[in-house]
Order: sequence, then C-alpha cells, then structure tokens
Amino acid sequence: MNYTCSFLFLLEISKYNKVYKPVLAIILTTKIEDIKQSIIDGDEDKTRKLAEESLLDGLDPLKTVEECVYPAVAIVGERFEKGEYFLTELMLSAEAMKAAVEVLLKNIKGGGKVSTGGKGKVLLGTVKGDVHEIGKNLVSTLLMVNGIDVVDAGKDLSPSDFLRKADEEKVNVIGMSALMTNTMLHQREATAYIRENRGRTYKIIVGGAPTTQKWADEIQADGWAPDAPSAVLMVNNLLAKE
Ligand code: B12
Repeated sequence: MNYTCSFLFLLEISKYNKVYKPVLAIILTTKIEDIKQSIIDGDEDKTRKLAEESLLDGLDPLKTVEECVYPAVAIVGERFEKGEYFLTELMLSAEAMKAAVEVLLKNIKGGGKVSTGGKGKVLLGTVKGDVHEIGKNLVSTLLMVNGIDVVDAGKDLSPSDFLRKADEEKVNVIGMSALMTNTMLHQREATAYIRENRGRTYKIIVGGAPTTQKWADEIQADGWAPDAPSAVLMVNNLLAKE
C-alpha cells in the first residue's frame, strides 16, 4: 500500500513537472503579455485587474514590473515619438502604468509604508518643469522597502524647493528625477544652488531616463542609478559612508 502511495505520489510529481509546470509557465507568460498590452492600450481598469490577478497567480511583483511595465513604457514612448500616439494616448497609458505599479508594489514586503529602518533619509523630487513621476515613485517605494526613509516632495520642484524641503526634513540625501532632455538641465542648476548654499551637507543623486553616469559626473552629483534597484544599492553605499 505504502509503495503504491509513493509510486502515485512520484507519478504526480513527474506529471506536474512534465505537464502542469509548462502549462502554468505558458499561462503566466500570457498574463505578463496581457498586462503589457493593456498598458499599451491605455486600459487602466483592465491593467489593475490583471495586475491583481497576477499577484493571486503568485507572480513576483518586482519581476512583473520589470517584464511588463518597462517594455510597455518603451513601446508607448516610441509610438509617441513617431507620432503614432498623441498626448491623449500617452496619458491613458501613463494612468495604466501607474495603476500597475501601484497594485504590484503595494504588495511587496513593506510596500507603501513609511520606513524607519534608521538607515537615513532621502528627499526625492522631480525637477522644475517636469511632471513625470512614475520612475521617482518606484525609486521611493524600493528605498522604503529597503529600510530607508523617504520624503517625496513631488514634482516640478525649483532648486530652492529642494533645498527648503531638505533643510526642513533634515535629510541625508537629495534625489532629483528628470525625464526630459531639457529638464535634466535643472539637475545641474539645482545641484549648483544646493552646493553654493550648503556646501557638501547633502549628498546629491540624480536619475531619470535621459541621464547617465557621465552626466552625473559632469554636474558633480554624488551618485546616479539607471533604475530603482540600483538606486537602492547606491543610496545604501552613500549612507554607509556618512
Ligand atoms: C508616462 C509618460 C508621461 C506621462 C507622465 C505621468 C506621470 N505622472 O509620471 C504624461 C502623459 C503626463 C507625460 C507628459 C509629457 N511627456 Co512624457 N512620457 C511618458 C513615458 C511614456 C514614460 C515615462 C515613465 O513613466 N517611465 C517609467 C519609469 C519606470 O521609468 P523612469 O521614469 O525612467 O524611471 C526609472 C529610472 O530612470 C530611474 N529613476 C527615475 N528617477 C530617478 C531619480 C533618482 C534620484 C534615481 C537615482 C533614479 C531615478 O529609476 C526609475 C525606476 O526604474 C515616456 C517615454 C519613455 N520611454 O520614457 C515619455 C517621455 C518622457 N515624455 C516626453 C514628452 C515630450 C512629454 C510631454 C512634453 C508631452 C507633451 N507634448 O505635452 C509632456 C511633459 C509634461 C511635463 N512638463 O513634464 C518625451 C521626452 C522627450 C525628451 N527627450 O525630452 C518622452 C521620452 C516620450 C518620447 N519618446 O518622446 N509623459
């Protein structure tokens, strides 16, 4: 009897590996594709629903952001650049992107909570003339999840807005996001302003799609990161040196 049970059990496992697992993988890949497509289509409700379902299916939220939100952003941006999408489509897709990130990230460990891991405090904001916030919000969430306190000062911030808020909140690091080639110039302006008025009191980090390490070096920022996970590593390193 025991042998029969063990045999059936092993049979089930091998059936799982041979039959169910590949089928499950196909279903999950389809779900990722569906989320990506609904972002491209600018369907916020559908995106929210699919993102919630993906969590129930056990998909890793961060991986899902990487595998569906990032590629969707690239496609939407490209279509906008080519004139295939107009501002309305861009805005609808942006709302769907925000919904996906919101649903997925509130479910990662500690997501959505203000952290007091005691590691240090970062002020984050988007520079003057720029309303792009999705990337900054992603950086903010991942920093908090990793025990770093974050003050999110929002968007369209002037150099003096950054400095005032940093003084008020007694932060260790000031992070500036910029998503456009013309607004990234304000990272230089704000860095110079902060250095002129407070010397090296605050570590300054920059990021956003058009920025690079070369740019960060040129404007004498203390750090740059291409994405949210590397921003966490970089901030951890900066705080450890304090
Ligand atoms: C969504 C979006 C919008 C939304 C923004 C919604 C919102 N609340 O954020 C809306 C519809 C409002 C919008 C408006 C506009 N947009 Co727009 N938009 C985009 C789009 C499609 C995606 C941006 C995004 O959210 N990316 C997703 C996030 C996850 O990526 P990310 O921001 O790069 O962030 C990551 C990293 O860069 C890094 N990071 C980001 N910030 C920071 C900060 C620090 C400190 C660190 C360390 C790291 C870091 O980590 C993040 C997470 O991994 C891009 C296309 C693209 N390919 O990027 C165009 C794009 C940025 N927009 C563009 C334009 C032109 C505009 C408008 C001028 C359009 C118009 N005619 O009105 C306006 C600008 C309004 C303004 N004054 O800011 C252009 C910019 C071109 C340029 N080179 O200057 C782009 C590139 C589209 C294109 N291909 O033409 N946009």
